[in-house]
Amino acid sequence: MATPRNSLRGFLTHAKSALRAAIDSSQRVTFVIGNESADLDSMSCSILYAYIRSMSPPKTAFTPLYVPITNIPASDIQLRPEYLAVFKHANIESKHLITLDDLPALSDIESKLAPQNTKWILVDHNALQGQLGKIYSDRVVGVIDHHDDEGKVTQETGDEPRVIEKTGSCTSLVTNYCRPAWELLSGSALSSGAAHAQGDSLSADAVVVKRWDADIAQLGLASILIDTANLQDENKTTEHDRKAAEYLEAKVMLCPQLAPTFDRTSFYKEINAAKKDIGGLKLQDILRKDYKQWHQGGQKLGVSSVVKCIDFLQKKAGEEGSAESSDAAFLQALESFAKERELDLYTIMTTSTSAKGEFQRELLLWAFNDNAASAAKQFAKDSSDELGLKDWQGSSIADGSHGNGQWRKVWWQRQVQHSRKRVAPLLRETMT
Ligand SMILES: [Mn+2]
Repeated sequence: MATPRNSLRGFLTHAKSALRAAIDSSQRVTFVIGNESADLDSMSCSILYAYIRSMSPPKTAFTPLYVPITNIPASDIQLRPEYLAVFKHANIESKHLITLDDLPALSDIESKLAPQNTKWILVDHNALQGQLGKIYSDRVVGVIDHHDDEGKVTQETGDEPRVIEKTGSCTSLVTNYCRPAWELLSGSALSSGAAHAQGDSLSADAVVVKRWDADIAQLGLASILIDTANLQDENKTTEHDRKAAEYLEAKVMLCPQLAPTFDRTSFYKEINAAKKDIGGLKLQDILRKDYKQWHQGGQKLGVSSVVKCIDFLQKKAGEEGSAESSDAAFLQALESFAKERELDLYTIMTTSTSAKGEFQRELLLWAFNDNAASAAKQFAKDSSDELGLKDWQGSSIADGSHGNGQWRKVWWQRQVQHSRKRVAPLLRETMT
């Protein structure tokens, strides 16, 4: 049976307790999970898909309820100030989010959550990573994503989607996919509400449903706007993004409480400012807050995306560290981050705005052994043109060779349209 129409807050509360009950009594569960960087896009599109789908599940669904999982422990929510800014608009709080803490501990997850009792739909990635990937990859039955197809998800996905297309935001693909079902839901809810309406004014029921729609629409719209710079970044924005953003904005404008004051650009600015407000975080937290890693050719690559320049990170390291210079403190911090994760290659990609107001990117690449160093040098050679890699005139952190087979380099990445979505596959190609 479909989940009754509900607010986002009500849906998440219900899904969280239903998940607990399913684990306790070995019942089936269908998960919708975003990627391990758990950026705004991953969080919002897993929730949007699960919300709409649970209220209109296909007849053959494994379970009628779809549980959205944000791929981080609950304690990591505080590393994402942009979440909190969006939650206010979506009328939910951190405690409503379903995270890895709501799953059994990884040490005994396989016995408490038997793979055959689960199905998984991936959003914003197309290969289940880490420990979950080892146990549940065979149980993945659908995907909506905007990264390069790693070919891991079966072609035959039945009633679940297999949509992998280039867009600014995965939330755009999810919105467009869910739109027909959402329309039916809103239409039926509004007309049943309208049955009680007097004259032309909206019934109380209809107003409530419009508010619920607007809450979830703002959750989705925030991600699309962040991923496309308010639809202004021509390199990222696609027709899918424009169409989805227009649809979601219209949902907000249908809400009588919000329509008079809602302005898309101020909404974008508010969320974007929250996202950049990372000055209060520790350096290690900044490095792990938007982090992904891959195994390839027997090597391990980690990539941190950071919304501030390297200079900011060095100063931060200097304030926190005990080393004699901020350069040394910065390198120590990076090395311990990489060691903790047993990385062969570690990359930091920064985004920032220059004094002249131009969007800019830096790329730091550190190889920790001979094999990794040859991959890194190959990458530098092969990708220099495509990424527009130019020498970075910073400090001593940017020199090439070191003892112990290590190699390190920092560049300006002048072809700024290329995000981690492009850089990570280029790095992985060289790791053989
Ligand atoms: Mn994404």
